[in-house]
Amino acid sequence: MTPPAASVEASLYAGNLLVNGKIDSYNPHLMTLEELRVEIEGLERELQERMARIDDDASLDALRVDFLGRKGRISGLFKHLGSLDASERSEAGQLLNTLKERAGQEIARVAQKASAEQLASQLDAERVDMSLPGVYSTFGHLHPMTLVQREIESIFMRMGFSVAAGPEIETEYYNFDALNIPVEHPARADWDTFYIDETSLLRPHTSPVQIRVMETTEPPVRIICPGRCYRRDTQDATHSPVFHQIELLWVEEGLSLANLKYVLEVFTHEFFGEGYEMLFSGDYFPFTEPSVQVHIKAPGATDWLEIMGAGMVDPAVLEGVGYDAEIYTGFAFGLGIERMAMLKYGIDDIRVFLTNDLRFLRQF
Ligand code: FA5
Repeated sequence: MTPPAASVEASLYAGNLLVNGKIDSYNPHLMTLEELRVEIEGLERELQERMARIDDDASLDALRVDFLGRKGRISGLFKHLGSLDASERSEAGQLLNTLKERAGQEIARVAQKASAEQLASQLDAERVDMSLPGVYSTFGHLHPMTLVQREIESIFMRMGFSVAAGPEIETEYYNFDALNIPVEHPARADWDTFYIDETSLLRPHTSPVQIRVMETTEPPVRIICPGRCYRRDTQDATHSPVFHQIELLWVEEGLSLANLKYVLEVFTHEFFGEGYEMLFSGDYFPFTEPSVQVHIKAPGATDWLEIMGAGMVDPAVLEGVGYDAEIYTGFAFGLGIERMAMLKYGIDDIRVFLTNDLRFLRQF
């Protein structure tokens, strides 16, 4: 609102300014050009002094606000222009603009210097000495057991077998009853192992997977099943309480022991190469009839190593899963994977597979 003329006069007399027709009470008194000049020189000196003492971002910022802020001291001086004669106003304006420009340049220069120094000290602190040796991290690789298991799987898959899986915690039914090992059968004691509760146990062999597959599949069946097994066996150079087997099952019309022998010969040849000998000896398993043990001897070795139990699937087992045993015959085996790896790589102690000694593992 435009004030009445009389009060404008009184206000101007009191040292205030009339800005855009309104009274601005910011200035305590009117300044002459001379006084303004003295003020500007004083501000310039102060600027130099304070610039010399700037030692951090905060003090530089405070200086910027004090001199160049919207309500800062240079802005304050600009307000006196209105009270000067028109003839003096342009000179005073120039002086003020020069002061403002110089203050801006000085502050920018110091700010730039500070950030350059900061960058330099950061670069210094984070300097990388390219001449130091690097930090090496080696690539891991598959465990020899996994390598051997995959190799065995691939040989049988090329022969037309597919890979099946079953649980490691197995029921007594699949582990014993369905495999023709009733409660009172002495063979049950051989495989009585770590029980989880009254009826479930850690499987001591992969044979229960045979039953699980046959229950859900019509013949012909041609599967292998790799997996971990558990037994109460005392640890020695060829026995471990935790070990791996690969189960094989082939059920079809017209299969005989000769087919089993042929499959094993092809497999042994593919897996070991030339020079390994294979020996069949009679054995007993409640779920195969006849049953055999298969032993392998490495070239130049004197000892045979038993690698698997095998045989023709007992007709009672086939009937148990609903197959007509008059039509179908089959054979199966359970192969110890550690024993295969030991033979192939000349390892004389099964315990090395579990001790995680890198000097051993890095050889594969
Ligand atoms: C069985 O486990 C039968 N289920 C195999 C079978 C399957 C027979 C199908 C007939 C038809 P056996 O207990 O012999 O059989 O074990 C088979 C192989 O597992 C052994 O030849 C051996 O290579 C391996 N094996 C057994 N116990 C251990 C152990 N404690 N540590 C390392 N390997 C073992």
